Amino acid sequence: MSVRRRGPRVAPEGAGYRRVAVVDSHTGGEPTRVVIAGGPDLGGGSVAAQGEVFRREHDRFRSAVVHEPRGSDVLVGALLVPPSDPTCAAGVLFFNNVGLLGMCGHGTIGLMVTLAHLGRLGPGEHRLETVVGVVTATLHPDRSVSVANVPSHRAARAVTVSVPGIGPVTGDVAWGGNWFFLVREPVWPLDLREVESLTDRSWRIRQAVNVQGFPEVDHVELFGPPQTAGGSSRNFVLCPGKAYDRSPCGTGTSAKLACLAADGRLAEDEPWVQESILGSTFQGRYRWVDRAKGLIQPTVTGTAHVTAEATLLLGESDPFCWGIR
Ligand code: PYC
Repeated sequence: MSVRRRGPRVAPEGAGYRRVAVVDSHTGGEPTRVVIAGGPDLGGGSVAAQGEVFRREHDRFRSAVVHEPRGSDVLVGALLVPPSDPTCAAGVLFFNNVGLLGMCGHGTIGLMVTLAHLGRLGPGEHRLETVVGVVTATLHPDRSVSVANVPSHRAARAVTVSVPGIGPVTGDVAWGGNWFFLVREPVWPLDLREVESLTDRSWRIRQAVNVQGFPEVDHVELFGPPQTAGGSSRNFVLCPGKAYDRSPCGTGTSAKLACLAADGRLAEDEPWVQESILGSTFQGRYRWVDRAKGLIQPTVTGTAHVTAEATLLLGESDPFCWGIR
């Protein structure tokens, strides 16, 4: 086969393409796709209000960016939007294969490294407005990022639910920017080869928890002993769209810190090294915001790597232009 340099061109696709500029990265193995240009205009206002417009009117854009054939179930998208809080450098909407996320720790680390890669920000503290509040991300000179997340807390301790096919499962319900059920018992081996059965169990647990009065829980977190030097714990996190988090999950680590603090198992400022199912790590610490209310300010530190700069082409004549869902 020879490839012609010049000559007649094939007919252009429909009325042409909509172009969406993205930068991809991964944080501890978990991918983030930051939309740099070509996203919808959400009309301004608070990031929470812009999130509502995005949810209501631009769901096919979300799908086009993260679903196959351009993405995959595990991909988390990040759309930069104008912040309403003048102290913030940017607003950001995080989304995945099923909808908007509240906050996203690995995504915030990916976003910061992406913006540094583009030369749009340098080392130091940067405030970001998300749909669930303002977070402060610090880009360190070694390109690691610390995210001071939204205040986190445990809502219920040692809840036991009966899970079909498993039996009794006991865990805590906690907020870390998303809602988590953090399983205490049983403890299963957290091995990458067991991902299918861990996914199946976590999905059943989520359904059982949500029919018993915790409808807000959208992530399930399993724990086991650490397997790397210096680790405090290993986790497996099932995300709302049934993909598992390749990273230790920033919001899940925040929820874990809230539980450890409430149980008196971790002191203020003491490091907690959370491993993912892949063995990648985040370091977490917390400060009390209100000890009586069990409210903490978690900070999660990790690193990300840029993997691609690309332009997504959205051609209306493509039957899968808006993603396979
Ligand atoms: O890091 O917070 C996180 C996260 C949420 C979903 C996937 N990653």
